[in-house]
Amino acid sequence: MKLDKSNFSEWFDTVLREAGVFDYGRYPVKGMGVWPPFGFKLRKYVLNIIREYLDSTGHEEVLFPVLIPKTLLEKESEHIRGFEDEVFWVTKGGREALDIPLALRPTSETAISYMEALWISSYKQLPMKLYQIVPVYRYETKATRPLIRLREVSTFKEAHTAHATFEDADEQCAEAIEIYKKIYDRLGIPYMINQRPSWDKFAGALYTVAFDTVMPDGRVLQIGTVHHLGQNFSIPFEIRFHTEDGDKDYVWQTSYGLSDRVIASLIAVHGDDRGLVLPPEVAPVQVVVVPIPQKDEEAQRKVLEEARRVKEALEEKGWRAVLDDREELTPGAKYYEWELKGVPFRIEIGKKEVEGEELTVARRDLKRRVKVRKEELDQRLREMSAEFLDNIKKRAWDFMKSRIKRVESLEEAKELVEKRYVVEMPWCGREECGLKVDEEVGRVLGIPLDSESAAEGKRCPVCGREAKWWVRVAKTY
Ligand code: A5A
Ligand code: ZN
Repeated sequence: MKLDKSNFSEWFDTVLREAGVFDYGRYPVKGMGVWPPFGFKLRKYVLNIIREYLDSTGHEEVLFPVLIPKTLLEKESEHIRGFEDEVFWVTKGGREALDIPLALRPTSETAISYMEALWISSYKQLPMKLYQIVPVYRYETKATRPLIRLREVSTFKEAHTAHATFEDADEQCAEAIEIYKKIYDRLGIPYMINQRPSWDKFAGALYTVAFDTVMPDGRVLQIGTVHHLGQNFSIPFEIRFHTEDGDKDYVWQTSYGLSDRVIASLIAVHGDDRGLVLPPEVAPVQVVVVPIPQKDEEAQRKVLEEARRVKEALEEKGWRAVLDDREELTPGAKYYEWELKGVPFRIEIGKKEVEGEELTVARRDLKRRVKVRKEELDQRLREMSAEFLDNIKKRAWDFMKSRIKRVESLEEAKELVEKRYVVEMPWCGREECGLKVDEEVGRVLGIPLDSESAAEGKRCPVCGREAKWWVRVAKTY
């Protein structure tokens, strides 16, 4: 098997399967895949980070049913209009047709709003900040891709919050954005933060802020979204509460979501021609210890003994370590396999390591070996883990930044988007021009919230009027 990241699509599918991250395309339902043990562990460590930031900011985890009655799903008209072509329906129980068809949730605003109407009665209960990590189902009609566009989105984190005022919900969106930044930073995933144009916001939202990253082929992937829902759901669902000054009002809501795309982008942005490159914190195996075979029997015994000692010492300090003492494989074959799986550190134990005071550690991010004193191994691995993340994070950010270019004419915009760049171009802010750009240039990602967005003194290249904003445009997944 040869890996070549410059052919990203093939690289991605091959790495997922060969490294044991996600078995896709073989299970007999389109758009649905299997998490085998290695991938499941990676997913678990990523979810630990997501849970950590949500839990520590007052979010509480809940679990709602997967089925939503048609009548509930239809209550908010924009919402159902946005999702109706994507819903999987359960229409029979055994042989009987159901009275009311049940939807496999495409997302849970309606299910959660229904229960919030029963739960919430007073401002004292607000804000209410809930989240769940569950599979959701979307009958996607665009080409399905492993982890990127699934029909069973098996790792869907959806947060749903309720507030007393518009401003509180607005601030919650800001908090959600901060939380997502921290999550991506911990994983070294670079991101743009874009306020989606009105015609591309979430179905039922007042506004949508998206996190976008650039994949190795230059196409943009939306990796998370934050929505201010206003009272769009709370009015039809009648989520009313007593305000502090004795009035009654409907709550103000937000929702924000992440999916398997976090793991997809983690793999895509850091991987190389040898396979996965995983930040130590989420690597299912952090250190692999490989004994170098010895001709002399006594020497072989000592090497194995030392290898075992090192592995156990690492485990004692909390490292996820593996001793690869398989006799049927050469060290080279083992290196190849563990590199494919993105193991950050490899320790090779030979005669020198048995006799001396030093160990040899090979780093997956640098393709380089370093000497470490035995008694400093734990400490040095800790330091190198931090360096490792900084290193791959910087590489990924440098790449993304190199793919974003400012232009002022439609011709330049078209040319660069065709070459898979993200362009920033001036925009008058009118939908008419935005839709024209969407059609002729590429997908309008929206106004950047992570850099200067006012385009003073510039002209909208579509209509020639004075520009208000810089707007980002790209080819997307
Ligand atoms: N309830 C809100 C949070 C919601 O559903 N928002 S969303 O529709 O934008 O989805 C949240 C995130 O899930 C998206 O930003 C995208 O990163 C991811 N996502 C959406 N559809 C997906 C699919 N078919 N496969 C994988 N990820 C998907
Ligand atoms: Zn214009």
